[in-house]
Amino acid sequence: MSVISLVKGQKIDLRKSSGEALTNFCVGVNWGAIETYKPGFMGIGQKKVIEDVDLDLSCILINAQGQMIDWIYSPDYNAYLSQKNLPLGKLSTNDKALIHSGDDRTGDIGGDDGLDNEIISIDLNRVSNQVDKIFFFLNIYLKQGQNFDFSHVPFAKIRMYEGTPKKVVNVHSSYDIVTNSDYRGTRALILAKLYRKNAEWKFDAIGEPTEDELFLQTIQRILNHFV
Ligand SMILES: [Ca+2]
Ligand SMILES: [Ca+2]
Repeated sequence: MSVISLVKGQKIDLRKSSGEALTNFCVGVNWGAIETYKPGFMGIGQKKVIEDVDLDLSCILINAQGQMIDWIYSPDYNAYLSQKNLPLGKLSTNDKALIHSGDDRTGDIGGDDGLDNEIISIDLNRVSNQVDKIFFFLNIYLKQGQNFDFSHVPFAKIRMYEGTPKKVVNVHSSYDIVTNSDYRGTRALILAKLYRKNAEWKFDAIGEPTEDELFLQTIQRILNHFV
């Protein structure tokens, strides 16, 4: 099957080349740490400086009434979330239909390793029948002292593929973030939605960049404008 290069707003069929429904697949993001060279001690030679890039892939699950009923986002924020009485982060949905591979906080060091750094595996047959839509989104988590956006990241790609987090069998579609000039100056991206229509699952690439600094803002934006 040829790989579909997604464009903003594109609707794609969740079908294999055989025509069968695609129900088990992964959404993965592959990205690199920022590597720069600075003058060495006393201006002699060059020193390689590696800056960690912590992207976070998350999703929220929405019912037919437009309410968020489940989610996947990093448990790293739980101290803050519990202080604010907000739902705590977790890496799988309650129905276990969507499972996150775990937080990657650095990105690839030494170039693209060809593997996705954060992956959500999806089994549509297991999704609770209360769920009507699933939104995927990506945020940059800046550590103290960091200040960069998608345009500074050497590469960042999203793809949808058949296989497991450890084995890519067939890439269905892919999406290149860094080369898209719309994403300059932005740190969050509403990626795509999966939704039910006529008892079938559909997939739309949204590709909407936002200036959100925290994933909670992105969730609010999805609930306000995309549900
Ligand atoms: Ca991360
Ligand atoms: Ca990688």
